[in-house]
Amino acid sequence: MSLYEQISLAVQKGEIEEVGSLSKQALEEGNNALDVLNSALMPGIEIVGEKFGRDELFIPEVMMCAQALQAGINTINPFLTKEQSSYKAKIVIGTVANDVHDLGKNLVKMMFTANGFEVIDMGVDVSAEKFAAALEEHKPQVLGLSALLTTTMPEMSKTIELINSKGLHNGLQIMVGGAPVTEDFAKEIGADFYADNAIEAANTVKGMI
Ligand code: B12
Repeated sequence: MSLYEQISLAVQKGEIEEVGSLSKQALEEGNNALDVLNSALMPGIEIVGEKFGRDELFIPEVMMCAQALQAGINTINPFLTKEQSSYKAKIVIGTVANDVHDLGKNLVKMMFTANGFEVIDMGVDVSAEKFAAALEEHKPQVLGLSALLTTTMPEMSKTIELINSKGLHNGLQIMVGGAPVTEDFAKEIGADFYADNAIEAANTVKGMI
């Protein structure tokens, strides 16, 4: 089995330490950090998702897999090429209300930080009111909203409606993402941008600054 296959399998088995040490080994062997992410870690969690959807895995096991993925992400983080802070932008990011998925949001945050942006992470299960208060307090140029459940996607719409009603959308770009979110949905709810993944998210913000 190749090293990447071993990493993917270790994510699927929720072997936290193994994922960390194998990811480190992959980097030491000269593999690119983003390649380890996209070709080893992400395929692992994709398979976990499929098995979860078929009731072959249950929440406690998926939690272990998520922690294993996070261990891999933490390992590769210092190896991502850090750009000088030539881009000046403050970004508030969080996962919407009733949604506790944060791995994707954390990855987006990591790519923003790697590109020199200042990021204020609101965490998970963030209500529309809390997002609005954070905008008033931090006055960022960009707001990133994450949702992983079809049932929490409407929270994005609710958050944007509140932001609009408080007049906070002026000079603010709202970006949405997460596995069930689409470009059409983003347009429909009045978001300014949609990005499919963390790299695209960072490139989109670079483009808008
Ligand atoms: C790990 C996981 C969990 C973990 C979360 C742990 C954590 N700390 O995040 C736990 C076990 C807690 C969990 C719980 C639940 N989960 Co869950 N989970 C997953 C799983 C397997 C992986 C998600 C993940 O982390 N992917 C890896 C990350 C890196 O990818 P990502 O999040 O998509 O992010 C990328 C992009 O979407 C994008 N992106 C993400 N956010 C943002 C934000 C912005 C601004 C931008 C621009 C881009 C962007 O960039 C990211 C990186 O490139 C998925 C299946 C899947 N394959 O998606 C199911 C999945 C999302 N869960 C699902 C469900 C049903 C649940 C539960 C309701 C189960 C239950 N019965 O209780 C609960 C809900 C809890 C809650 N209230 O939130 C369903 C959702 C179905 C649906 N369509 O609504 C899925 C699809 C599984 C399935 N096949 O059925 N889950």
